[in-house]
Amino acid sequence: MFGKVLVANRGEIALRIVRACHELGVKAVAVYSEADARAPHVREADEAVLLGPAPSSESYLRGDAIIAAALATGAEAVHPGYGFLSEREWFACAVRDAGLVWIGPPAEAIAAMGSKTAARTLAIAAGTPVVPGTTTALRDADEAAEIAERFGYPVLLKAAAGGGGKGMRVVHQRSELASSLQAAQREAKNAFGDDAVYVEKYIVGPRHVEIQVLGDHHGTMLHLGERECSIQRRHQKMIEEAPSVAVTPELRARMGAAAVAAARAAGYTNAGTCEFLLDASGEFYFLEMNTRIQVEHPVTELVTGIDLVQWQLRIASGEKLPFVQDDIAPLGWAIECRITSEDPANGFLPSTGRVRYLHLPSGPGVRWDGGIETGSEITLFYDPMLAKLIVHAPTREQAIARMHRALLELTIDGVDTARDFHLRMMENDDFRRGAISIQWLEQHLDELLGQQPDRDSVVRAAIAAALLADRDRTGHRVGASPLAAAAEVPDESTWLRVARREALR
Ligand code: MV4
Repeated sequence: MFGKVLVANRGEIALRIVRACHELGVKAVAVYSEADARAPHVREADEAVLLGPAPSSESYLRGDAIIAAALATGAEAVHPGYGFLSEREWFACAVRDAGLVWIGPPAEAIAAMGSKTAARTLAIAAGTPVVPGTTTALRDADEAAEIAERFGYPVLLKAAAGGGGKGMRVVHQRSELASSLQAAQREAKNAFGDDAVYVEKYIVGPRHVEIQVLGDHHGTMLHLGERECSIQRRHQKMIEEAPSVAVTPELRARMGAAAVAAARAAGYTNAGTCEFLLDASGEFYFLEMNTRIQVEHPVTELVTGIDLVQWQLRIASGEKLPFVQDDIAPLGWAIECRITSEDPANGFLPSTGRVRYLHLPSGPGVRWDGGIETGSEITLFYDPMLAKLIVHAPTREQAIARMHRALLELTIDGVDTARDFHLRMMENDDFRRGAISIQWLEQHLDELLGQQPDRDSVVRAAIAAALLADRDRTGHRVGASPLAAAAEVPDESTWLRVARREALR
């Protein structure tokens, strides 16, 4: 095992990696921007190196400065986390060229999966099902039309260099093809510097199900089952779970084998994820491979009992995976809610400010992977994801109840967050039945957010809560309360919970 590892990231994932290092007896070196000088990931690490000013381009994206920091501190390996430089082939190469170990897949595998058309070609060769479509750039609208007739409308135009939904256009009929192709090419050129666009049959109303894979340097490649990630908005996932209500053990085995085959074809090692669309008839199609540890990795950790970040370090240091595929089967149910500093009631507008008060949930089956604490300043420099709340329980129903309970325990004061949105989701009938698809959230946002209390009710509830807190402090109990009723607040209101907690603190 390494003696010292540099963690090239910030926030919750940097802290997660520092924790894995410490559990393995490895020293962790943090890097940070001027805005993060007092961040938890810096404090919990054994050493820390300042990279530069707050903007990512001057700090967390400075590959040269990060490698210099690793060499200066005597780190032997670099863990990139997710985002930032984690999927940049040049950075993986530069780390290797500096004589350091890259804790991730080979740079060649990152490159192979970076191009969507190259990834499709690899998957097809490996026998992994892909969405019907082409693997080469379209010449013009006539060629696109010819292909679209073959698969039938609607079709989806996609950027070859893309991913994450940029440069995508749904086309419903021949007459829209030319203008959509132009628009997709322009968007692809702007986003990726490459205007190559190809065509796929458009799959209507599917789920997003992804398979975690883990491969060592001794020829073992395993899958760790699926994650259901359909609850997303504008390609930002909000809730993930493992397993998926739509995946039987038999389907899991087939999707897992397909993911392992694609990963092997790319010469993959370490942790990675194959994204699939799963349609209503149970057909699945490979979309792309994410060549990094993902935000939602904890749900897989909880149902498999396998610490993915620890295994990333172990694999990178040359260890052999001690499991076989038959050892791995999901136990119970895990759900993750992304706690973002966005205001769902306000079009998910990013919210900024100082965290003035933070009360974290705990108790049976609750895990908090966070990067904030009381006093943290939330700015617009970085991703709005502050933390992840993850629960594990024997059944899905119990996991939903547990998440609801944990969300009620959570108080974040000072910035708007997605916490209440998640409470409404845990109460939602469709979600509870598992009747969801990638379009579900965007189609139901209004109805979910329609339950917002108006401003006056909130003010009256706050006043009632303050009075109740005062009464509690002086020895009176808060029970079913006429005050709450007067303020139009249900007795199970969050205000009452907060008031009680404050009063009794
Ligand atoms: C699709 C699709 C439907 N049909 N491909 C979105 C980003 C990129 N990963 C691929 N994406 C999609 N590809 C075909 N042929 C629908 C999506 C898609 C999507 C996929 C996964 C998760 C969320 C999504 C949201 C909108 C569209």
